[in-house]
Amino acid sequence: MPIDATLPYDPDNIFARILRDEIPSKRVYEDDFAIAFHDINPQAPQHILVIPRGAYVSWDDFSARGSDAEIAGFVRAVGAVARQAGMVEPGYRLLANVGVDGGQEVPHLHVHVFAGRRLGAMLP
Ligand code: D5M
Repeated sequence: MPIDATLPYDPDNIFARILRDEIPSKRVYEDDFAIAFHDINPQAPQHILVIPRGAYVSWDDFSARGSDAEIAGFVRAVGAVARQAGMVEPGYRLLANVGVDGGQEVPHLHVHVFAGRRLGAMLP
């Protein structure tokens, strides 16, 4: 079920629990601002999720309330994840779903990183 991106942050959402290591994930990256792990339901040969350590519901929430340091740190982390995974030369795709019409399911900001095959057109 897609979530309403204007709701308050739920500290028990599944990605918050992954951040606290309360449930397992296949982590591939971590730094002061973000962690990254494999998506449980991959839509491409490589499908990684990058999430900020801070409590932000969505891209909207983060872009409005995140500090400049958190935003810069998160953007750098997304780039580092793709470089570390060897995605830059073949290429990759970033996606962030926001709210009900965006199809967002988990109420903690996450950027999808897809790679590993020639990706199709992404028109709605
Ligand atoms: O995408 C939410 C994404 O989160 C979706 O691709 C599945 C993934 N997911 C859900 N639970 C887990 C766990 N436990 N580990 C890894 N990946 C998970 P959205 O943009 O919100 O639609």
